Amino acid sequence: MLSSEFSDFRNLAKVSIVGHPAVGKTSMLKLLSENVIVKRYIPTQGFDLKTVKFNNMIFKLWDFGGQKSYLTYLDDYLIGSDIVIVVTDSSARNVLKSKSLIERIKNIIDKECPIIVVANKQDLCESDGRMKQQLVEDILHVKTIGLTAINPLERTKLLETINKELNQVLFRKEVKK
Ligand SMILES: Nc1nc2c(ncn2[C@@H]2O[C@H](COP(=O)(O)OP(=O)(O)OP(=O)(O)O)[C@@H](O)[C@H]2O)c(=O)[nH]1
Ligand SMILES: [Mg+2]
Repeated sequence: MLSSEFSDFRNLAKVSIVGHPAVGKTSMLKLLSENVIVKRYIPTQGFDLKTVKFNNMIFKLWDFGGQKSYLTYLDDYLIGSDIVIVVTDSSARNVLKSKSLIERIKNIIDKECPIIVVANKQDLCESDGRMKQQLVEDILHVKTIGLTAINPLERTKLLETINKELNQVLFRKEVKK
């Protein structure tokens, strides 16, 4: 049973996390939901779902497996999303692949549903030539947050950003009523 504080469905949001394989979607999910760091890569089969309470909100976090066979079902997965988070590993190749994924997502979701990009693996910018957050944003033309999903110190910042975006979505929905 949910407490009365959370019984209002307006506070419940579907957060869809998508992206190509091994970019760090499940790492981000575990960071947000359990504050656990993922070291080993175990490809997600289908999807994983976790619930996180933060401030006034309940986030339903859907982590969709990035392998081709799962991305085929993107249209079905994304139905009813309040926000879509596209994760990239910030390598040049993956950022370009994410660009076409974003174009596809735009054709699936409602106009009111924002897309934000997470430029993950920012810890590898110096050592491995990954793109910094600003460069990823300049290429993709979508609001982009830099992240290192294996750093527990980044959890709160990420939760706050998602919370802020969702409050704007819910506010716009209320205004339209
Ligand atoms: N260096 C570094 N490694 C990371 C980071 N985030 C995730 N990883 C590593 O990247 C690998 C893949 O992470 P996952 O989170 O399982 O990838 P995924 O996007 O869920 O992959 P699929 O389930 O196949 O779609 C793991 O070995 C993680 O430890 C990061 O910010 N920096
Ligand atoms: Mg995964």
